[in-house]
Amino acid sequence: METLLLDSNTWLLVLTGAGVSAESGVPTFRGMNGLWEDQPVTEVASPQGFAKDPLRVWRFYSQRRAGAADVSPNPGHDALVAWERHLGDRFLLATQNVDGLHRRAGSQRVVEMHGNLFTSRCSNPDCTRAPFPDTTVYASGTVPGCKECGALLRPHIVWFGEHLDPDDLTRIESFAVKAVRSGGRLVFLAAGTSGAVYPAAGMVDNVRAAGGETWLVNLDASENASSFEHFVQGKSGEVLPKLGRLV
Ligand code: BV8
Repeated sequence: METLLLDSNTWLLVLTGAGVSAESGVPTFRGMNGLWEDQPVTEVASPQGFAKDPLRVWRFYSQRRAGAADVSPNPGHDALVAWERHLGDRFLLATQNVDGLHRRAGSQRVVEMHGNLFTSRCSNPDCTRAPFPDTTVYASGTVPGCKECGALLRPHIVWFGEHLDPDDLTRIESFAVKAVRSGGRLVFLAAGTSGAVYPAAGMVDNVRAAGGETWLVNLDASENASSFEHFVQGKSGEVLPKLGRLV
């Protein structure tokens, strides 16, 4: 297997998807055929889905909270922690995963682009209550209400059709700009993602346009696999610990 040199000239931007958590037993979106309770996830995980049936949306997220609370990080998560410790501020991890496993593994330089399963917020945009940690697995048939204004609570997750936090996108973009400006070697590695959802799936194109090197680690060829210069096929928990050559 080819190896990825991680030296003092390398700036590494990593994007992870559900395939990295799959090694911990967390089902992927593809693995569920993109469905949940026979509904497309893109409908359940959307403002329209929440407006239409908040009970069903909370069943979806409560089930995933319960599932994610019982799993542990895997060697793929651990490898990314080791790379961060080696590269310092020349490392940034953008994750599409909402399960919190990267932080539990010890990753600190993490951008949770699609939010976090264990955070809730008030669904009323005019409410002053900030997003707050919430590990509660709400019993089926209950939808939690905001103590401040009485509106429904919602998971602090970026749903389909919702904008990502501009600060998150700026942090990712600034990292790549800083790498290029420093004259360093910009490397983008995507692991365990189907490359189907934007804007995350477009990151590879942005890095290539900036002259960066692109790597894909995935169980099978993702939708945007042809955009990557390097493709290492396999399980992230097996590939990542062997891929990085830290010098
Ligand atoms: C946006 C949180 C601007 C939810 C997620 C029409 C109307 C509105 C928007 C759109 C539209 N058409 C397109 C869009 C844009 C849309 C989009 O891209 N849609 C897709 C379906 C075409 N994007 C958005 O809506 C984004 N916002 O664009 O805002 C805007 C606003 C309004 C109008 C227009 C534009 C917001 C997207 C965020 C959605 N939220 N997650 C939750 O988790 O509940 S997305 C969710 O699915 C994930 O976070 C991830 O991003 C995505 C795909 O999941 P993956 O992580 O890739 O997992 P998947 O299962 O798909 O693949 C796993 C891969 O791993 C596979 O390739 C498999 O082979 C591999 N694998 C499996 N096991 C292993 C492995 N690899 C290695 N090892 C293993 N062991």
